[in-house]
Amino acid sequence: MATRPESNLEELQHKVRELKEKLNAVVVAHNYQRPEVQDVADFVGDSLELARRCADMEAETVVFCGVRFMAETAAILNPSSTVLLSHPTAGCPLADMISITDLAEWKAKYPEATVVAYINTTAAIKADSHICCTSANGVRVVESVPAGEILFIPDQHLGHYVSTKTKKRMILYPGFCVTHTRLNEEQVKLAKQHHPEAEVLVHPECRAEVIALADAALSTSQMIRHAKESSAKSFLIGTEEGILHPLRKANPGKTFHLIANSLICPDMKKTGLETVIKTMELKQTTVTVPEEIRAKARQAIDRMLATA
Ligand code: CIZ
Repeated sequence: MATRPESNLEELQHKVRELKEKLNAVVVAHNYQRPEVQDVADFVGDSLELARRCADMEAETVVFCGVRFMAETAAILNPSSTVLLSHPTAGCPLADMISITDLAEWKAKYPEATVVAYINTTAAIKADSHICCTSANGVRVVESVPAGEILFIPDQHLGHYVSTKTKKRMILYPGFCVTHTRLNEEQVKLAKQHHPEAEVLVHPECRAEVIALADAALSTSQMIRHAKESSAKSFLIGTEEGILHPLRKANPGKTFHLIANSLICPDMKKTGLETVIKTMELKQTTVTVPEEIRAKARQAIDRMLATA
């Protein structure tokens, strides 16, 4: 990825700050965003942390630097603010792997099962699910469901990881994150050979054989907390490369190596400072959720929040 000259970055960041003031806007950025975007944001975090922040905000406008399902979650939790997505086509292939028709078919096949939807789903899918979960709370959410049988959508790898930690019978929908599933066992073994002293942290969206080689499978927010608390000085990281920035910022004395250079989400990288500026100048792309869907999706999110 081409790096910009510092001065140009500073000018663009200054412009973002001016626009924030002019629009009474708050800028939030996901842990996978480019460093220069994270640095200009008011809050940086995972999708749930950001959605929670958005729910409490009184800003007229929230500029969400991330992908569509995240901005939708913010709009579900804070219907009184205008939510702008930082790039019109920043989507999530995993979220798009399950349609309302697919879900209806799976529900018909497993009528006794309770649907647990990963936060990486569209608002319409959330509205048609019983409860949401994130990669940080999947086990707790599944355990909280009274029914014995769970239909877990849409990420099969996160679902499998959760199933190893619970006695519940879990039916896994076959979706996957294109970026995380690129990581394979060979790459982890090679990285471990190069950095034998490093602690290996991977995301639970990775394949089971990759997770088996790691010291821990953690969400992005858990990785940041874990790296701070760990006595290790060096870490091998198996998630989207944007996470390196908050990890390094929070742990100046420690080193972080990405396990493979392919861990880049093209959708997350669509947002740059120019697109943030354009988003604010043109007040696009507004993300709205029809009220009927919003109210039902909110119930699924609130059930998850009640398990905390
Ligand atoms: O929940 C999120 O924000 C995602 C997609 C990953 C993570 O672990 O933070």
